Amino acid sequence: MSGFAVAIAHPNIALSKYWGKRAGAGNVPAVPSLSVTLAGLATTTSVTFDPRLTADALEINGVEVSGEPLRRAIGLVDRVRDAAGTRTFARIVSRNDFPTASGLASSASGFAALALATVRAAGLDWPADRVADLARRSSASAARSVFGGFVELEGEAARAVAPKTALDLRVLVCVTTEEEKKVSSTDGMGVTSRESPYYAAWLEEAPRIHHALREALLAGDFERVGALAEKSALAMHASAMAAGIVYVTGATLAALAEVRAMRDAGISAWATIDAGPHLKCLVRASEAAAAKARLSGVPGVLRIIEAAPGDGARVIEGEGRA
Ligand code: 2P0
Repeated sequence: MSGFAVAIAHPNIALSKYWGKRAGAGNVPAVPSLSVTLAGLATTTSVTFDPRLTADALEINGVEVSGEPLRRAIGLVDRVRDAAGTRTFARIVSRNDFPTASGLASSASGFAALALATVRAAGLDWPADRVADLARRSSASAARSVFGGFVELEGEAARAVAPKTALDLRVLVCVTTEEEKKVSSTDGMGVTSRESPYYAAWLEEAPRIHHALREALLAGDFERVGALAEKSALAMHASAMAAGIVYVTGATLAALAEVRAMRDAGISAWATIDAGPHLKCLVRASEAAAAKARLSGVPGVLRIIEAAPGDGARVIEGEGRA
């Protein structure tokens, strides 16, 4: 078999957070999450099935990659090979147009783009929910990047819940370090679920926050979405911290204090924090410039990336199986 396809996907930021996995195989989240897919930042991935290859190969940002990242990519390609009934090896070339240490998960856009490009290069015409299921097995948050706008991941299934126009939202990513994080999300969740005295409380609270946030989003209630997003992030970090997993730094907390000071000053700004020290500020488009100016003055904030809600993963080039 030979086949070729190129897909593009964007990172996403969870408003209600995924933290922890169900027991057993399949990488199924223990709690539902709801994210917004971001425009303006992208991973572009090409997959070529070539009978002349003697092994799978992976290039990321111009560098040939081996070890764990290659193993994870092969895991995904193997599932597609099984479905397509082929043993042909693939060459994967992937490029992010945003820095990997930007605080935006490159695994989400990376595995979403890889899943879609691999499926299409193999000549399979899978619907988006099946592509998302494939992506989730490699990295759960990647299932959400298959769809655009506001996206829910509940159990094994990801689905779009509202279009990108549902909220007039901007996300300001406050980059606080150029270093990669020391504890991966997968490891951080593992330690939290095994060792945190508050993990059980998180499992109870997260679905409540999620469902309330979903309702607020569908009602177009910006304030309530922001408040619940901040609550979700702080509850997630509280459960992780109780197990000794600390992703925030002084700069993260200084930015959080500034977000709260903005609210006191009448700007509708809310904070969310993922498995790293970069605070993300949620703000209305009309107040984004004012919020950006205030956050750039926070000690430890190196630069700010502004992003709006964007589209899901899509094929930009490809002929499928030949
Ligand atoms: C989220 N994060 O909902 C949460 C909040 C980080 C903090 O999804 O183990 O890289 O590969 O399924 O998807 C990051 O976790 O984890 C993540 P795996 P993933 O966005």
